[in-house]
Amino acid sequence: MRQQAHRTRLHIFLQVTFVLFSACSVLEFCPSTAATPQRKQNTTSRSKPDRRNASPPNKKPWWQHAVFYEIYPRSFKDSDGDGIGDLNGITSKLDYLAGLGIDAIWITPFYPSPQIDFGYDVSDYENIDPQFGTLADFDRLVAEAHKRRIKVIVDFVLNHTSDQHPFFVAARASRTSPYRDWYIWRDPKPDGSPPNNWSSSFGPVAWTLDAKTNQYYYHRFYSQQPELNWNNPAVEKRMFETVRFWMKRGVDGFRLDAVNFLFEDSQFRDNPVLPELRPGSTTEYQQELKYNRDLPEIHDVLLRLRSFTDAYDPNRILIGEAYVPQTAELMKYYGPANNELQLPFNFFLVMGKVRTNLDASIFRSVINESEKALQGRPTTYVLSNHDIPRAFDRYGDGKNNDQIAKLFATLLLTLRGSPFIYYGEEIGMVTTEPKTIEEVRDPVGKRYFPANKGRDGERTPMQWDASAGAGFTSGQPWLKIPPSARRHNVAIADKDSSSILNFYKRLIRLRRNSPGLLDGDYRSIGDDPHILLYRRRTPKHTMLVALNMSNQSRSVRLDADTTKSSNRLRVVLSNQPTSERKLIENDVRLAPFEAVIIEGDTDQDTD
Ligand SMILES: [Ca+2]
Ligand SMILES: [Ca+2]
Repeated sequence: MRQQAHRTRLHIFLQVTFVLFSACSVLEFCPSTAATPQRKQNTTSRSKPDRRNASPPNKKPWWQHAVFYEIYPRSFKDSDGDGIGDLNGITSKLDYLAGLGIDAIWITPFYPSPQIDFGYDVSDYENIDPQFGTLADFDRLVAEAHKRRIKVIVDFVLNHTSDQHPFFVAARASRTSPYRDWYIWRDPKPDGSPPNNWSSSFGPVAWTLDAKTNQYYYHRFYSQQPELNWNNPAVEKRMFETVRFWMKRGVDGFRLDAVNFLFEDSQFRDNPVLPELRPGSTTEYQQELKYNRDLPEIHDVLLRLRSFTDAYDPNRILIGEAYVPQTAELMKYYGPANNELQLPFNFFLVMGKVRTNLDASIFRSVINESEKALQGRPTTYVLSNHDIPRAFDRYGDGKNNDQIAKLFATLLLTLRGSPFIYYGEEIGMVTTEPKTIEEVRDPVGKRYFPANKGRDGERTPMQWDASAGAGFTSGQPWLKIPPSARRHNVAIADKDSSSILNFYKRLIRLRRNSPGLLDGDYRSIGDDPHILLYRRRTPKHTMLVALNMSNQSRSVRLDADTTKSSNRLRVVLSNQPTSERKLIENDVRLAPFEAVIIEGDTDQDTD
């Protein structure tokens, strides 16, 4: 996946992030908690009933109640000591994920690839890159995941292939190749320059001249990622066959990469040029992606793709990566009758001011706007992923980072929608950027260093223990192990009842057993500038969430409607020691950066 349209704009915020960044906090800010200490993890024999993926009473589809976990396979677990994570490594950690309470994993690309964009340049859609394993390893991963009731989502890179894919090799061989029209070719302008002004996400120009046939091919991303021509029905047919291939192997869904770039303007008109320079460049200006993003033809393909997966099995889902500027545009990806993507990613919490500002008013306004547009549709808010610096340090103040990480865990797991946890968020991993250009592995970082150091910082190896390889590898890791691994790792966190990890476990368990959090509607309460307060409610169950986004102790009053219509209000979870009373009359008292969840029974008569 890549930043797409917003890449350059997001980098402005990245720069802000760099300023805010402070060295990883290794201070322990939650030395004790009155919450029940976590039972020593035993992932294969849970004593509590496990409702993961069980059909809830109202028969909602599995994915609406699922907790997802994103795995960047290069960085999760290396099973053979070559310094690169692999499929067998993931399989070896499924018990850990089951213990955390995960219902589904999304694995970013592991297909054969020259690895120019670390797997998002696919040279064979129906195989496994040898550095990640074999098809047999994949089948074993799926079988072992399913044994633990963990669903498996794979990435589907449908907008472009690698330039080493046999289709493109054939396409560029001659203008009369049967595969020529599988890609997007245009003649040079009379002066030999590219056919229009479109820029690439990763460089100045989205066109590369094929000298042999004297035509340019289009690539929104790296030049090694030529774009497929989705106007050609043969492309769609072949790519849908790939979807069937993986469904037959048992995958439960697809995350569609860069899906809003499938089509281009038929006249290839120039995009409007914006006044802002691209970060890291003194000559390249940003563009409004008017003619190569979010074109209406995309929805015809998505309607057909959804029919295709539904006909195979309606439980297989489509998740879409579409960074769109407005909520109204996101709505289109659900389809006119909710018959396109089940889950277009909701990126509005990582765009604009909310991306780096720990500010209750801003969060309230972004979430409210989103909820208003969504009108109860399923959704998934995103706080971090392999293209976005980690929330831990985006919002951390350098002193209370662990506490703030728990606050954001509470937000992610109590908002309406299916949460996606990015690997390592649950142990407080910190964005750790390369210090020198020689250390940079992400090509975009090599190009625009140091203004843009690329995405290595959020892709560092998972921190399993305090050993030299962090339990990730016995060899030389492909990216350096962050210094924070010595204190923030699974082995230490597992033993500490007040760790971020154990807080996630308690939250996930609470969520799984809470009708209000699973199915309740969302209503924002009040307009406190420091405390984000909201209610999730079903006819029988109320959950209130209060998040103090400030470094001061504060209290907030519950509204009369909630207190009148909800019985037996009680605090069920806090990221602070709970020895003092949090709820006095209708006031919720909050310590600095405290997150509190209050449960109540809904009184139907007064509802
Ligand atoms: Ca390996
Ligand atoms: Ca395209």
